[in-house]
Amino acid sequence: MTQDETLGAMLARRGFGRRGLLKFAIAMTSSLALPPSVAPVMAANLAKAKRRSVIWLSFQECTGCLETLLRSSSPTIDALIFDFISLDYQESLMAAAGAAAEQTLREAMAANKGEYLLAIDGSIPVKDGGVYSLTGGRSNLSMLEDVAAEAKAVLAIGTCAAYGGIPKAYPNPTGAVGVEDLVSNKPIVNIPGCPPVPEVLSGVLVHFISFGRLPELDDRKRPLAYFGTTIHDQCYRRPFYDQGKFAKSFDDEGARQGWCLFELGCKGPVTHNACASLKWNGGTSFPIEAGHGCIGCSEPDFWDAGGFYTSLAGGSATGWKNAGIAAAVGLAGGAAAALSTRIKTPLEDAPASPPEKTPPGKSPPGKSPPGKSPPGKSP
Ligand code: FSX
Repeated sequence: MTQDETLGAMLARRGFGRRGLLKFAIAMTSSLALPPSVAPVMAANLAKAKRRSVIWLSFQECTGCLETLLRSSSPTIDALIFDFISLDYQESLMAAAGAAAEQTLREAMAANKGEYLLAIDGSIPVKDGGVYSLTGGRSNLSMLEDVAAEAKAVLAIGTCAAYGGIPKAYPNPTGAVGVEDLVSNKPIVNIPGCPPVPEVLSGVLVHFISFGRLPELDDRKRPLAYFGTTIHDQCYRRPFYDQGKFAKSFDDEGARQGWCLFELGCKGPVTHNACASLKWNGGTSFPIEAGHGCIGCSEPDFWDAGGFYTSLAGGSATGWKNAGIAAAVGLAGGAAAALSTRIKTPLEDAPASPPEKTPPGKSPPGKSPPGKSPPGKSP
């Protein structure tokens, strides 16, 4: 496919007709929570679209975000790279290295000035002039300022890029921050998660290619279609929560029966993401379905907000905002959904109280992950 060929022409050349494109658009509009009537418009726009240049910079991260994108199933990363976007610069995937890679970046920026999408994964260290993460001798901070200046929009992929993530965790030795702390004059979409759900990125890209703009965002710049509800709202174990049936340990009879993991520290009630609906690995499963509570990895400061195995009802053990509201969702299903969508941020004070339907019993002891120090304490 050449840069000038439309997607419609390319797909027709491959025997992928209008009906197939419409089917794809129907699936994507559903994923993006758009009205079904939008699907024909999306299909028509995609048919006329040309590939959009994407420049991807990786900063302070573990490469988990790229790994998860490589496993995107709808559409596949191959389709994204070769059919819908032109991934012009990505250090881990591109063949070029050193000076040739730097030249590739400059050429991609010049050829697509003001039109390329800038994807960022990883946080940006700003302490001591940003010396803690360099590429080709340039700080992440310098690269971000330079490349963002000519971008159409910026995608902050993963919790690190969105909010600082694990590199920002106490004591944050590098002064790590997220993209929105540094970029103020460009549209930004945050796609948090450590790592993020790959199909969310696919949906954002397809929306941008189809309509030339980002999808509707919430007040944290997250795509509303994927982050408008909590894990708890969508969780298949929710009926057990509403019935007051809680596993007390990971191997008790309740756990075997699939009961709610709230008392084992699940952060689903305060975590906004699409894990429970889209799931992972092509819709196979997600952590709660595999028997482990949600750790809240798509929320700001999740690493410092409280032990992964400490119940939200545990009061002193958690810094999650509105834990009291989260706990109160046991009151009733409808009210629960309304309340839980108001939960936004960890690390703000809120009274914690046990869910009303929690049977008497001891919550599991708080336990921090190895090597983790709570805020305000030395490691
Ligand atoms: Fe962070 Fe991503 Fe977690 Fe890792 O690029 S969101 S540590 S999965 O790799 O940045």
